[in-house]
Amino acid sequence: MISRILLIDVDVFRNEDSVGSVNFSHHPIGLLYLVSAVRQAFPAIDFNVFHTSTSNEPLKIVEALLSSFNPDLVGLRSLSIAQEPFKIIAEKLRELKPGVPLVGGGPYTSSSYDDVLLKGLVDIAVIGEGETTFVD
Ligand code: B12
Repeated sequence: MISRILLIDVDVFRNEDSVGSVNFSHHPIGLLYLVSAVRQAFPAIDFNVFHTSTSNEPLKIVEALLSSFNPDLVGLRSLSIAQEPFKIIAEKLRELKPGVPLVGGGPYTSSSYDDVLLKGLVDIAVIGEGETTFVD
């Protein structure tokens, strides 16, 4: 049974000098829509939402959340420009919580679902809007 879900919005890490600076980032509204949809169907499930651009050390925060919040399912969202940090975080989750299922969603997973699945970065790829599929 799933009782704690961690959702991570993965943006380009702050210390990376790349296109799509974190200065142009956003509130994690897509993930909050998922929280709202799941809560209607399963009100007892607890959520934690982390946006990597709120920290200079996102991997440390992920590590801390895995031990303090102890999720039994993790969802990852990113744009394609953040596919490298997406990979780094997915690999960290696999290393620290090998039994916890990973679900990918958002623009990167939606446009490159074959890539994220073949690389084994996630167990399930949700394409496009996630409210119905994620609840399922
Ligand atoms: C608002 C917006 C912005 C904002 C916010 C950016 C952001 N990171 O979201 C600003 C203006 C900052 C921006 C900038 C950029 N953007 Co922009 N932007 C959009 C826009 C118009 C809407 C995004 C949005 O908020 N949608 C509403 C929310 C509710 O939807 P959502 O987050 O996608 O979430 C839903 C699903 O994706 C899914 N889902 C999401 N996450 C997860 C996770 C799980 C586990 C599951 C199951 C499901 C799931 O369920 C959610 C609810 O239905 C989209 C186009 C579009 N129509 O989607 C382009 C879009 C996301 N942007 C795009 C691009 C390329 C950029 C830039 C790289 C442009 C540039 N060269 O600088 C930068 C990147 C900045 C950054 N660091 O993120 C592309 C991304 C393509 C890709 N494959 O990655 C898009 C898709 C436009 C396009 N068609 O090309 N953008």
